[in-house]
Amino acid sequence: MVERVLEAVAAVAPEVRAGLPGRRVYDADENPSGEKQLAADVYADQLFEERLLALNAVGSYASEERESVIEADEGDTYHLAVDPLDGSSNLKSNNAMGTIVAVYDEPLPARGEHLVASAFVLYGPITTMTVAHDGTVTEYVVDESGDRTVVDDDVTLPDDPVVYGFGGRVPDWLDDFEAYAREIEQELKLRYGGAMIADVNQVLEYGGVFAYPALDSAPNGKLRLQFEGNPIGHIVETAGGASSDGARSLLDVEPTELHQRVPVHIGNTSLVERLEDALE
Ligand code: AHM
Ligand code: MG
Repeated sequence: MVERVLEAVAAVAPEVRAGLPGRRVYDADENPSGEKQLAADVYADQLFEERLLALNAVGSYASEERESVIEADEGDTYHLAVDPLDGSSNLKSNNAMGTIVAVYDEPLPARGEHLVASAFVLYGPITTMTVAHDGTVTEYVVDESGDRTVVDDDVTLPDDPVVYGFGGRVPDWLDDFEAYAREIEQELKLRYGGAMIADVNQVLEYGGVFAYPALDSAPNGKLRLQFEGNPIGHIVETAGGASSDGARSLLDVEPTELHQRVPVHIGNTSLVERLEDALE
């Protein structure tokens, strides 16, 4: 049944992509996290809401762009948390962006263990979709009609890590995180693009570590647990890597509210363990 949800996400992806030119301007509104919204954020959110809520099995739809959960008239199997355009500030400069869809079997906010499937679409030179479900991660290419072709039926982090990308301004990092970063930059190659999906996808492809850590000015970082931390943690852990809020797997973080933020660190297990040791 979850396949219907994934199919619908793939079907909407080319429409989102086709709607981006002309929607690179800021809207008057802010999202519930107080960030400026682009016309493209609002457009993608409306498309996903309409298509996903229409599915029989979907009981509710929550999005980074809306204050509260929207309930379906019927259906209560799946509860979706969607980041319609992750990294949308990259639209102005025409860099990569993504969509994240977390499929939970509990009403939100829910713990990571309630994820039935997690998926992201990457709007890069090619539109791809990466899905964690039933213990494996699959990567697809999505064509203009929303049909998917498998390109990797067992996405696994490579053993020898190559890249790292850390968000937030360096003077805003906590001292322990900075000390860890100084070690990592001696070992790996910097690749940071400002869209989590694109940065995480490089880690899946080349191995390494991505973080949007706790900051002096924002103790829980920037990324959101229900929409970003949980599904990305699920995908990376299913691909053989690890995730952490600094002390525990992202999937074990207690949810308290829909838009709660969480420090995010994901990547090869050895690198995430070192991070946890550094922050202890
Ligand atoms: P968004 O979902 O509102 O686009 O915000 C999340 C994005 C992430 O994709 C990315 O990791 C982070 O914000 C980048 O932030 P910064 O521009 O501060 O580096
Ligand atoms: Mg996002």
